[in-house]
Amino acid sequence: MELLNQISEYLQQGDDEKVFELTGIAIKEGISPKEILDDGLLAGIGIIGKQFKNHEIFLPDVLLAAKAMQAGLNQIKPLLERDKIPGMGKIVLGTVKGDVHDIGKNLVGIMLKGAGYDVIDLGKDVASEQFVETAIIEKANVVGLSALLTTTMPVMKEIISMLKEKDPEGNIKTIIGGAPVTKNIADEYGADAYAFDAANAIDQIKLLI
Ligand code: B1M
Repeated sequence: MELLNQISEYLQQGDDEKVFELTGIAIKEGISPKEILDDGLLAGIGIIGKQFKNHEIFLPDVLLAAKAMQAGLNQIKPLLERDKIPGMGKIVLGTVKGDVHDIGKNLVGIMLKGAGYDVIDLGKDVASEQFVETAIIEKANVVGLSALLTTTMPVMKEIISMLKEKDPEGNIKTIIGGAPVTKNIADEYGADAYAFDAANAIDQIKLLI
C-alpha cells in the first residue's frame, strides 16, 4: 500500500516529522496498527539494518531512522494498548547493561501493556542488579531481558544466575529476546522462555504465569 511504503521510505530517510504525520493519516484511514507496524515501520527499519550491515549507511543515519521509528510507534502505541485488561501479572522489562537498543524492547512493553500486563520498564543500559532488585521488591512474575548485540547477550546469563541465587524457589520467571538471541542460547543461559518477537513474547509469558 502506497501510504505504508511512504512511511517506510521517510523512516529510512530519518524524517521523524513525516513519519509521525503519515502514521497519523494511516490511523485515520483505518489501516490497522499491526499493518502500520509490520508494513511501514518494521519494513523501514529492517532495510536500514541491512544497509548498515553492508556499510551503505553510517551510524548517524541509523540514529535518525530509529528516532523516526519511535515517532511512528508513539502514534500507534495508544491503539496497541487500548484493550488493556488489568491484573494479568507483573513484568520487569529492560535492555541489559552496555546496550542502548530499545525499539524492540519498547514494542514488547507496548504489546504486553495492551495484553493487560503491569509492565515496569527499567529502560536501556540497565545494571544487572537493578533487574534483580526491582523484581524482588516488586514481587514480579517475570523478568524480561532484551539484548541486540552479541557482546551484551552474555549479560543476560549473569542476570538469570543472580536471580536464581536471590529467588531459589524460582517464583520469578525469565524471558529473553533480541535479534541475536535464539532458543538454544536461552536454554544455555537457563532462561525460562525465549521469544522471537513481541507477539510471541506475550504467548510465552502467558505460558510462564
Ligand atoms: Co545498532 N546494531 N548498534 N543501533 N542497530 C544492530 C543491532 C546490528 C545488528 C546492525 C548491523 O550490523 N546489521 C549491529 C549488531 C551486530 C552484532 O552484535 N552482531 C549493531 C551495532 C554493531 C551497533 C553499534 C555497536 C554500532 C557502533 O557504534 N559502531 C552501536 C551499539 C550501541 C550500544 O548499544 N552500546 C549501535 C547503535 C545503534 C543506534 C543507537 C544507532 C540504534 C538504536 C536506537 C534505539 O534502539 N533507540 C541502532 C539500531 C536502530 C540498529 C538496527 C538497525 C535496528 C534495531 C531495531 O530497532 N530493530 C539493528 C539492525 C537489525 O536489528 N536489523 C542494529 C527493530 C526492532 C523492532 O527489532 O530490536 O530485533 P528488535 O526487536 C524485536 C525482536 O528481536 C524481539 O521483539 C522485537 C519486536 O518484534 N525482541 C524481544 C527484542 N527484545 C525482546 C525481548 C523479549 C522478547 C522479544 O523478551 C523480554
